[in-house]
Amino acid sequence: MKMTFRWYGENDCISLEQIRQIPGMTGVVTAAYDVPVGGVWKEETVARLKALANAEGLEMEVIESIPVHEDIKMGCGKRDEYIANYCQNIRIVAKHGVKCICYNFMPVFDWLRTEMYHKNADGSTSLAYSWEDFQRIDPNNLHLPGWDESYSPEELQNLLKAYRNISHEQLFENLVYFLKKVIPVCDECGVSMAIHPDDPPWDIFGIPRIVSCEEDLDRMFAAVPSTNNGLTLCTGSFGAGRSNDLVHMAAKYAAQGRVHFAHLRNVKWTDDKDSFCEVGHLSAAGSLDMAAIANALVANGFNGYVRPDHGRNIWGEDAKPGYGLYDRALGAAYLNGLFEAAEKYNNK
Ligand code: DNO
Repeated sequence: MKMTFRWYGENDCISLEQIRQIPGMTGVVTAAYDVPVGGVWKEETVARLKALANAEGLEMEVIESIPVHEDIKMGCGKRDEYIANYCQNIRIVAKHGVKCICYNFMPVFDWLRTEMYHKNADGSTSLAYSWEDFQRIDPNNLHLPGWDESYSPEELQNLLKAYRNISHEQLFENLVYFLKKVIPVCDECGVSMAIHPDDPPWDIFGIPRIVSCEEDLDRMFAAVPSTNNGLTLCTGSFGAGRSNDLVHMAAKYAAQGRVHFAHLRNVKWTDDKDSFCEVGHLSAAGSLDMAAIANALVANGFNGYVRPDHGRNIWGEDAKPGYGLYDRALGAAYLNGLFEAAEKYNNK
């Protein structure tokens, strides 16, 4: 595996110099943030990001994300134009050495939490999702943290309304339509698409989500069989869904050669409904068996990119929630240990 770290480009308060000092770090996971969703990326931006990373001895082989325009997800408007732009972006990043693109197909919202600074017993804070708090949210008056603030309240309402008429089946067809156009470009350029699962892995506000469980993945891979149609195994996202067996999923999709990227973090289920809290990466801190997941990946030939996902805010750090330096660096060190042991004992 190759250990990587998410870096939000030159505006990130965490520097490449700090990232390179984390043991075992081989590269950054980043994106161009200067073109609106759906547009064609500027090649000079991609080249600059790569040059900056390389100057610190870090690779830039993973992009997270090239976002998918809502017209593509809804199958309307200018979807063909946006897909053509997407293909163009694949070619541009491939030209600069990128091997893997992480993206998602979640309507309107990316990850969703009800609390950004949940206070833990040890004084650290982390992201959390409370089933009870979620019930109190009025979808017509949304002020939830963590969302793309680029929509006006009116645009958001219109989008939500439009999605209420889209079924799971239609959304799935729109995903397949997209993949049938982009995967051949990936095959040609030697790039993998790694879809990020729904976070949390269930429908919200009555709008469909279709990348939440094994069954969803199986039909997506069956529809477009190239192994460049692959997965970001995000343990925290899938792991919030209690019926997802992460060890089994890691083994199964690694054996199929579809796990190109792994976001590794732990979550703790905090009630008997859907509530969960993000915790430190260690297995003992939460509900997932991180050692068994790392072992399942390695034992099944996983050879992709890993990054420590969301950390807590610790040691007084006040970083972008989930994306501070300290706890993610601790997470990387811990994950390096798990992989070292798994690789050593599986290759005996
Ligand atoms: C959250 C991230 C996601 C991810 C996108 C991929 O912390 O893992 O926002 O980047 O879903 O498109």
